[in-house]
Parts: sequence; structure tokens; C-alpha cells
Amino acid sequence: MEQILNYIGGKLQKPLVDSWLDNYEPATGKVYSHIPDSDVLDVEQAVAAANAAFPAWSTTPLEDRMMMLMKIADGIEKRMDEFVAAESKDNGKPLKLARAVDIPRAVSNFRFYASALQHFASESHQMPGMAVNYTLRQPIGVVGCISPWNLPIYLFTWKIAPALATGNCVVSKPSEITPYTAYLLSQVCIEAGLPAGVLNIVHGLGSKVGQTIVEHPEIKAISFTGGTETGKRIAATAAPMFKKLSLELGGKNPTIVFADCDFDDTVRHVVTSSFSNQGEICLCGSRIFIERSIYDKFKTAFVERVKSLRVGDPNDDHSNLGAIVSAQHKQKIQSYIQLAKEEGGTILTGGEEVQVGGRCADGYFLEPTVIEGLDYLCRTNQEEIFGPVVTLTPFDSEAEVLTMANSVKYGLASSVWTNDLKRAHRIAEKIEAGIVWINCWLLRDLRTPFGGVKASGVGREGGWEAMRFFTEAKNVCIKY
Ligand code: TXE
Repeated sequence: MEQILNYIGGKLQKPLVDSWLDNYEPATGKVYSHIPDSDVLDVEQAVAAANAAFPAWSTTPLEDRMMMLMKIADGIEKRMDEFVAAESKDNGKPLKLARAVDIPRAVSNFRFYASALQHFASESHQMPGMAVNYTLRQPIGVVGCISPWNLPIYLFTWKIAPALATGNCVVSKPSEITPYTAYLLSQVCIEAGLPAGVLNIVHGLGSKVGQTIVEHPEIKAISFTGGTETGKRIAATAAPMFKKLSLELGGKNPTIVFADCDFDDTVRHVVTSSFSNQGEICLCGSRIFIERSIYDKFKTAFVERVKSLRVGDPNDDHSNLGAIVSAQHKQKIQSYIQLAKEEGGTILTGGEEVQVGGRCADGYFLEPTVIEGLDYLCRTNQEEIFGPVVTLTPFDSEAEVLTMANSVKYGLASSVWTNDLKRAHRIAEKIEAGIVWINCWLLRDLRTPFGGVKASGVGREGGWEAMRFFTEAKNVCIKY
């Protein structure tokens, strides 16, 4: 059985205590590799390596840092097929989705920040006839990057790239559920010649390795993406230590469809925003609000299109949905489908397991599920399910739909489908979310800030926000 290795001090190595975890392939329900069940010893070694590497890396000329990040991007691109296969095998997502989204975005993350570091300007302020102030934006030192299982290498590199670009050294942990592409990244970094200790990847459990990273006194900032409850625990640990925190957490995103939308285009896009990656993207719209005058028409067209989605072997190019990431997560989603029925919902389509058969006979597959008839305040409409389950709810006015959309504790993303320009601006201004898409979804310029409000997290990733997060601003004032 293949053993995934830690990447510490520039070397691939087993956990210092010979303990391993099973790594399952969601499509088959079988263990296909083992990952290090690392502990404090491994994290200590990684922190020591990062500290040792920091003086040289933080003073490496920008041109050389840029070249190194570009080489890593090239290395991922060169091994695209391996990364695509690993991302799909680990997560259960269709191969074609990993090829179209996850891996190209991992390459872009490194290329974007390789160039950004060349243009990351600072500012100076003159006090005429008296003094000049200039702001130094300096790397923090050793930082921690922890990522979830839904977009494994996409989100992992989105943290690591800006951290390295700004001259920090990193101790990171991918999700123990989807470790393989991070392992491949380790190999690419070695091939690219990344200096030892600049990036360290320690595999293992969140409660052990993740918690150790968060509470380690020499790790000065934590960039985390994952569940809201985990985010709370991390904040409780890190805040008293005055660590910088970027928390990208859960969501329960509204999709708001007005009668004047481009109907067919909207139906097609809303199916994608509901079920892409098996609905396991924190940006997916899981509560669909439809203006009453087109509710029945939209419901009919939407359900018909959802029924045509094919749940199957992720390796099959015809599959629109692959496997749910784990048996536990599948059970969680099924418990919410049961709850929806108990809360008075009507299942319009889906709700059942899918027997894919063949090599996937023991895999974790669920039908895309559409539910109507629920109160907007019920648990099904308030709590994050994070799977292929959406609810439909009619509305009669902007005021009503904003009340329903903003009724949840989350505030991550939203999409609004209308051709009324003024209405689009009104809704965008009033909706409680970090991201508002108008007549589109998952479209974003990498220079823009990314993140949520309320229980969806604090801080922003993306663009200059990430460069600022991973640097400390020091003001120097010189009197003359
Ligand atoms: O999260 P978990 P999951 C959210 C998504 C869903 C959840 C799914 O909405 O709620 O994340 O991801 C590590 N100290 N987002 O289940 O369990 C754990 O090992 C330190 C939102 O993976 O929180 C894993 O590596 N680390 C997001 C990582 O945290 C700990 C996009 C996430 O695990 C830890 C993606 C601890 N005590 C998912 N416990 C967004 N807003 O962009 C666990 N971990």
C-alpha cells in the first residue's frame, strides 16, 4: 500500500512515530494509500526547518522568488495528469472537473502571486517641511496554512503561494481526507529546487497536527479554510496568542431568481451553482429563491434539468456528479434529507443513494436533490449541508427575499439573476455576503478580495488582501 510522506526540511519523510491513517477513495469506498498520522514531533521539526530557512528566504531577491514560484507552477502543469487523477481519486469529484477547475487554478495561484510579488507596492506619506513616512511591508516569519477536502490543491495553493511570495516560510496541513495532491506538490517543490524548510507539509489529523500548528508559539499567523465550528476553535486558540487570522468558513448561500432573468441561461447556471463538485463547494447556492410569478415554470425546468444530471464513476467523462467525499459526510447529507422530510418538505427529485456498480459498487454516491415547501427559518434552510441538496422557495418582493436570504448566520456568497440593473445594485448593496454574483457564478478576478461575513469567517484571501495578510505593515517616520 502506497505511503504518502511528509515534506519537512526539503525532504520527504515518514512520521517520526510510525503511525498511519487510511486514505479512502470515495468512488470505491476502499483504502488506496496510507497517510502519516503525524504529531507534535513532526510539527516541531517542521517549525525548526521553517525558522532556519526564513532568514535566507525572506531576503531572497524578488526576481528569484518569482522565478521559484513560476517553476513550481510549471512543475504542476507538467504533471497535470497526475494531479488531476489524484484530486479526483481523493475527493470523488469527476476527473473532468479536476482537469477544468482544480489543477489549472493551482497553477494560476502560483503564477498570480509570482507576478504579484513584483508589483506589491508600499506607500509613503510626506508631512511637508517636517517629515516623511514610509510603510515597510515585511514578511511575518513562519506561518500556518490549513485547508479542507473539497477543493484540495486549489485552496491549499491559494494560501501557500501568497505566503511564500511575501517571503514567509510555511508549515501547512492539507485535509487528511484528501492528502494526495499536496504530496505531489511536495515532489514538485523538490524538483523545482525550493530551498529546504521554506515550505513544509505535515499530514495528519486536524485535532492533532492542525491544533498543534495553531497553538505553536513560533507560528505567527494562521490561514484556515474549513468548517465554521473548526474556525471557532482555531480563533479561541489563536486570538489570545495575538496571531493574525484568516478564517474562510462555511456558507448557506442564497440564489435569487427574478422573473425578468434570462430564463434558460439562468436555469442552466443555477443547476451548476447548485450541484457542481457534488454541491461540496462553500460557494454553491443551496437556497434558491424564485419570484412567485415564474416559480412553477422555473421549478419545472430546473427539476427536469437536475433529473438529467448523471451521477457516476468520476473517471467516466459522462458523469456530472461523482462521489461524496466520505461515508461520514454522505451520512450527514442523508440525515439532512431526512430532516427536510420531517420539517414538511417535498422531495421534487433525488433524495436517494445511487448504486453506480462495477468498481464503484461500494462508493459513496447520492442523487442531486431538490426540495420545496419548507419554511425559510427551518433547520434545513438555516444549517450548512455541504452536499447536492437545494431548496426552492417563492418570494413576492425584494424586501421579502432579502429578509429570507439574510436570515442565516452565514454570509459567504450569493447570486442574483435579473436584467434590471438598478435592482441588481440594490440587492448587491443589501445582501449580507462577501461575494455577490449578478447573472453569473464562480466567476472572479484573482485580484479581488475573497471571503465571507458573519459566521462565514474573518479576513480576506485573494489579490493584494492575501499579500497584506502575510505581511506586517511597519511605519517609519523620518523627521528632517
Ligand atoms: O472542514 P474541517 P472540512 C467549509 C465547508 C464545510 C467544511 C468542509 O463549508 O463546512 O469547510 O470542510 C483541519 N485545528 N469550507 O470538513 O473539519 C482539518 O484537518 C486546526 C468553507 O474539511 O473544518 C482540515 O485540514 N485544524 C471554505 C481543515 O481543518 C483543524 C471552503 C478543515 O477541516 C482542526 C471549503 C483544529 N482543531 C470548505 N480540526 C470557504 N469559506 O472558502 C480540523 N482541522
